[in-house]
Amino acid sequence: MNQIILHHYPFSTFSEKVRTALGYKGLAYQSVEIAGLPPRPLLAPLTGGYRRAPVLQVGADIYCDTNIILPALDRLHPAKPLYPKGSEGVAQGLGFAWERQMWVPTIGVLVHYIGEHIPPEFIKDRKEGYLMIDISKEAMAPQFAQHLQFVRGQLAWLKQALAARPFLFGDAPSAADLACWQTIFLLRKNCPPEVDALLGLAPLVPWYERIAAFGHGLPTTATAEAAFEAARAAQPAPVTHLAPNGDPGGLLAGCPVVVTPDDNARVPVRGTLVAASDTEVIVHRRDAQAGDLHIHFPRLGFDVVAA
Ligand SMILES: N[C@@H](CCC(=O)N[C@@H](CS)C(=O)NCC(=O)O)C(=O)O
Repeated sequence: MNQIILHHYPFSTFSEKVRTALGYKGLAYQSVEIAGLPPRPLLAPLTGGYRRAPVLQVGADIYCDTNIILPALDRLHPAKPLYPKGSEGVAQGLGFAWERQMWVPTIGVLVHYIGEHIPPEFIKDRKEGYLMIDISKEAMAPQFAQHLQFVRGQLAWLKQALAARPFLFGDAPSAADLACWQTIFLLRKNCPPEVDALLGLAPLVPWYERIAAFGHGLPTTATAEAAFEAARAAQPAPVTHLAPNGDPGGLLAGCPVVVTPDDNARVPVRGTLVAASDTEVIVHRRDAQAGDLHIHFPRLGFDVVAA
């Protein structure tokens, strides 16, 4: 089997979610460090332009978005599931909803503490190419009170849910735990310790530490060139887990499609539909240098339309 390659950067908290999933599963992988903002010249041809981090690669199969990366890890390495049996649907839905709603308010709390240290070129990139909002401390300050209320309101139910069990679904962690954990990680990792009191995090600390203890698995440093060569040398894996022509919107395999995130970093990825379901979509692209690629996206959070 082709090796797992993770394209990521250290301060990317969605990447931390995947690193921690790899840690929980105890998996070995090649770690390719990418820049914290574009250009990423050897990654963009593999993703067809999708610009967010992280990206997981297995040969010529490219997984964009943590909500397809974690299911792919479970499919390829079923031991220690991230979607524990019986809780798969809730783990998916809860993780998606939490991240979607918490991301901007969490950044609001982050910049309240450390906004003055964020370089102007980073703020410009996040405004023009990613979130389409100004995340400078001054621009976010008027909403700080609302962001804080929102984050505390979400944390309140998380605290209730975790009061009587080690993880959200019992004794084993799930993708939902990792989704909730990663936004808290962003704050605890970067803000001064006062953030714990501001957010009332104390009851969550044992759960937080249990997840942090999973570590990052077994990474080996690799170059972007080596990852690109791995894609070029491989062929996409045959798709056996999705029904042919199973697209709920009626798109047929072989038809040209455009896949675009529906929230931020809305760069369209063009290709030919390989297979789709209510939960995922796979697109074929042929890159002049990298050759044939299958690019995998979650369905929820992306618009898929005929080209
Ligand atoms: N829904 C995406 C969100 C990924 C995301 O927003 N990642 C951040 C980094 S933590 C990002 O891509 N920032 C802009 C960039 O790095 O280009 C996922 O689950 O992977």
